[in-house]
Amino acid sequence: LTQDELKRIAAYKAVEMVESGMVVGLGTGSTAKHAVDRIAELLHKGKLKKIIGIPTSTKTHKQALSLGIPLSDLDSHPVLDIAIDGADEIDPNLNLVKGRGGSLLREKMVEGVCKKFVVIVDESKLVKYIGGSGLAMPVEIVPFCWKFTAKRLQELFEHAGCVAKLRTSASSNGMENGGYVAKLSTFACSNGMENGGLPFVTDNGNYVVDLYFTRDIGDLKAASDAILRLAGVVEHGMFLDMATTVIVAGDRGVTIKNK
Ligand code: DER
Repeated sequence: LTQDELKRIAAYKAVEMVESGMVVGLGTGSTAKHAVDRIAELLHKGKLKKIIGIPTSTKTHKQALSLGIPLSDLDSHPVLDIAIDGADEIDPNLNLVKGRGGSLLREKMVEGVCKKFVVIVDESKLVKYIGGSGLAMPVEIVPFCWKFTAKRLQELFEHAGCVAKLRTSASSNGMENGGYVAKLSTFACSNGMENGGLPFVTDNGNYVVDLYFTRDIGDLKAASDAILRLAGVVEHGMFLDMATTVIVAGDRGVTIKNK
């Protein structure tokens, strides 16, 4: 089975947990895309009725609109019945890294107020510890003096061998090694980019600094608190103690883990 087929299997399994009349958080990314497609399909077949979707990005908003899923927002629905979304990493305690698609703020706002948060992944997302994939752990920051903030983030995690890179539109999902490594010598609060390439800008008009680790971060709650204490930080991509159900699709079948 291809990775995308596994993603679809996990997504369809999660949609079985959606009941008529529910307010549903619609995730962002290639796995959540399948869940949004499936919800629309069941709505049009009459198998699901009166669903209200709360999108977690402009991208998902557009997809859901084009599929005819009725949409609303957190102002009208401050509590959701369920949210379904993908993840970039999942550790054994069901802590997540999310945000390599750049939607972490709206995802965390929506997925933080739902009764059930169902995470759908293919087995490649399972890691021993957060940051263990060696890929990006995204942090959404304000553009003002981004180098200053990137440097402070990098210094916070010196013990974990952290390198902070501003995400550019060229490396927009934090996966490539593109982006700008914050020059730790000189800092002028210009928002320009010395090495060319434009900063990736989130739906909320902010920048993303991707943190790369070569060692275990350690206490994740302490790490989360330390990141959020930095004044230039908006939110980070560690979703700690938020998932209630994780659906993992692998070549040997689907496993469902409940918190
Ligand atoms: O960027 C995000 O938060 C996405 O949900 C990400 O965590 C999963 O994206 P994928 O389903 O395309 O792998």
